Amino acid sequence: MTKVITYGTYDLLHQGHINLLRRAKELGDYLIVGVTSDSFDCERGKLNVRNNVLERVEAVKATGYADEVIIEDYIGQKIDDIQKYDIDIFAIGSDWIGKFDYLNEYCKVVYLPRTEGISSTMLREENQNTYHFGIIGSGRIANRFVPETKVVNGAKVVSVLNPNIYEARLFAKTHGIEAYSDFDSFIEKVDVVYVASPHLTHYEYVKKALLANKHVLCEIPFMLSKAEALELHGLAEERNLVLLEASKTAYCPAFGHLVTLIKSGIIGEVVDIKASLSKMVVPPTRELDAKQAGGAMTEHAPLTVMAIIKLLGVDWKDVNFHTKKESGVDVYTKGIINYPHATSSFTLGIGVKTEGNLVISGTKGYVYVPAPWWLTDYFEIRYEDQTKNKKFFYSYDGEGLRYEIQEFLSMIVNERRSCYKLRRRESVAITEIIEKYRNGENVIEI
Ligand code: C2G
Repeated sequence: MTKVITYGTYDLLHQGHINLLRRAKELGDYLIVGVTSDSFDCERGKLNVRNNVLERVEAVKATGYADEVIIEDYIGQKIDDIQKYDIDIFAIGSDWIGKFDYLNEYCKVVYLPRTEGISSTMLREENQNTYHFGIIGSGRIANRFVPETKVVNGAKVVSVLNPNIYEARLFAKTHGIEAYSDFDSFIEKVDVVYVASPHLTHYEYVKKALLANKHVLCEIPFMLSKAEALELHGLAEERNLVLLEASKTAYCPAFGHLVTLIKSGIIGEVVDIKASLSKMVVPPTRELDAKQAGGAMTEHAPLTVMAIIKLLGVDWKDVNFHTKKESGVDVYTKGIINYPHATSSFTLGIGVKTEGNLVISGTKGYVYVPAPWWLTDYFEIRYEDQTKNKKFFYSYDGEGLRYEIQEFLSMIVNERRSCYKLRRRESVAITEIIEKYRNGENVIEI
């Protein structure tokens, strides 16, 4: 029996893919098709894939040519697969000519004619709605956001809103977009909204944007009270709109894989998490302004608590805080979140410096993510027996905002209203912890 293997993303499956699969099948008796996982595509720079891996696998199965479908998840897997499945022929489209000659050492490599005039890229562009982003706020993060949209297909920033028209114009000039100081004129011209305004204005802007039927990506801290977070997630659901918390770490490839590995038991049962994030700030700055809800908690809890909640869940038992305040603002806060079978802590500083790493301890081993863990591109799994230790490397491109932008657009295009990378209930739970601190519940000043 001649066994053939081929690989691809097979996004928006088209005639070119079907021809390729048919030709590959004709080369032998048994065809294995490797479909790239979403994270592998992200890893190799394909950020614009429209269908998720399950949809793509289903589409390949529906062609009837594949005898077996497998998932391709890492560089080098082709060599492993060829040996594992005892493959005779590796087939791939002629657009890859020469690129897979190194596989000749393991089996025969055949480049099949590529179908001209059709591609996933073309289909994406044809069906592509370009989503016109309006940005609310023109601060540091908004400045970093615009260049990141340029690497995500379908995203285009067209305008900025700031009640201070001079600031809006300055930002608009830098990025070649329109400036507005009036919400109604701004909202009319955009399809989707990115809220990157001062913390205390998030609720009002998100609500107004949802009421104007726009999908919203909202910066952290998402909301400052559980009731607000629940209300706005409810409003988005009622109106069939996407509302996503821009918790950038939650959407980046390495963090996603870290969560999956831990959930699959690689370090046993998780017993303790320690997450730290400290970034010193220099006055005058809004981070040190109590009137603008400044402080280490509002600045840094969204990402650190997110990591804890993603791994230990939303059903904590109790939460308490130790905090050092200056002029009404916490420059350092340590929080402890206890669960029935685990504990966790986070240390956050804007006026106190500490090591910003993430350590997840389990009954079989622990995960160490070095500082700055929130820009995760590398982590280690460590065991008592050091020979079993494993290091994992990923790409974390640019400012890392491209992953949340891609997720946001993918939710809109595929009509997903909930995102497994950050569930609505998780977003609400993060907000609740920030609210407890702000309300002074179980807070001890040091
Ligand atoms: N293809 C084709 N004709 C087209 C478009 C694609 O024959 N008009 C072929 C490609 O050459 C490839 C397969 O269809 O063999 C899947 O293409 P993609 O979905 O674009 O996947 P690709 O990025 O080429 O995956 O490990 C992944 C593989 O290395 C390549």
